[in-house]
Amino acid sequence: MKTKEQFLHILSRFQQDDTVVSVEPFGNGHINDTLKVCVAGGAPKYILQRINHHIFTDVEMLMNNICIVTAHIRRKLEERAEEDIDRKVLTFIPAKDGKYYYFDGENYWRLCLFIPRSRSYEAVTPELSHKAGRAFGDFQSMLADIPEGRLGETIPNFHNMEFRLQQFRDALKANAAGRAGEVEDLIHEINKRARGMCIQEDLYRAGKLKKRINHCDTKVNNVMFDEEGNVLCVIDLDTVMPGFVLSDIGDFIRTGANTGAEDDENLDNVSVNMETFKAYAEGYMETAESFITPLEISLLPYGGRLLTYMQTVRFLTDYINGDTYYKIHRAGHNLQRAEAQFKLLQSLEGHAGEMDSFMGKWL
Ligand code: ADP
Ligand code: GN1
Ligand code: MG
Repeated sequence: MKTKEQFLHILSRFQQDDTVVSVEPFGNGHINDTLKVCVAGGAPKYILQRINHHIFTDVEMLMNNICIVTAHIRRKLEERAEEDIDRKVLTFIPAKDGKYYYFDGENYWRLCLFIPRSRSYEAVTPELSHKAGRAFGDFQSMLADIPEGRLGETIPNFHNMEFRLQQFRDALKANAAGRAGEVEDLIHEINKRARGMCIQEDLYRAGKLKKRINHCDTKVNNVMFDEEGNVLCVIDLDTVMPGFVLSDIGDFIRTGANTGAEDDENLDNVSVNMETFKAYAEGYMETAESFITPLEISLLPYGGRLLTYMQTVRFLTDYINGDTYYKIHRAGHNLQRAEAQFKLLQSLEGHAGEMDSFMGKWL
């Protein structure tokens, strides 16, 4: 953790001249470090983030994507004659050299305006789920007309299941931490499902599915709400990139429609919350109907299974590699995460018929 003087120096490299009174850690992500910056008078004015450049290796592309996306959304909001636009889209502050990040020789930093009188939620209710569904569907629909090739993949193949399975197989082969032998049952369960989890890549090659711009991190805490509980905007735009549409329902089902925690040590707590799923699907379809195809609609419940399977594979891969990607908070954490995700997958599989028939009303 840096000293206040070091933070003040970083902040002085951006195009702002506020008197900073405090810089404090904020939020609880696994990847970047987020800090809240308060200025004279005590009000929060900025969010300062240290970008994890080991994961987002092309910071130039990352910030270019984010600038395109925020400018595009701002234009859409203006066309809709929305009020209070500054609270409905993130505003990034350039550094003194005009770039949207500052490199201090070791780390990359970016600064954006703190959205006044806003809050996010960590726990999902059906009402929040419906609102988040609307917000992410609207986000995708606003970005649907960004021309192909405009945005880069900030993490190449981020939600490509074939690629994630390849990384898993590479990890098994290297067995760097000597842990593969401990997790044979889970490896078997993953291998059993592998082919059936690559449907999107198959359909894409067959020309039946197109790529869209997705958020790719659709957790409820990436939606900001105002004091009356209305959605202001979607934040955390690092992973906004072209990919397959199922990402943005799938990751919400995985993170929001779980009766337990992502890393629950008690697997009995973990199962799908159907009310949350239904609320998200309703909200999402209200705003996504403008662009989504019948094939994509029919695959939305599969999206929940896919993203949960993908996360099982990613956590287990990291465990086998010796915990090199995700921050862990205890020994065996990545394995516990993988086991809890697999339990959720089994529950989603058990409810697949019910989820499919729920989607029937849009088909
Ligand atoms: P992480 O990668 O850590 O998830 P986020 O960008 O999602 O980073 O920020 C973490 C939390 O900080 C969010 O859940 C939200 O509560 C808060 N936050 C982020 N950006 C802003 C902002 N511009 N204004 C107000 N709060 C914000
Ligand atoms: C990471 O930073 P956070 O917690 O929102 C990860 C997601 C995973 C998630 C698992 C860039 O997201 O893909 O689903 O952890 N982000 C990246 O909790 O790898
Ligand atoms: Mg976040």
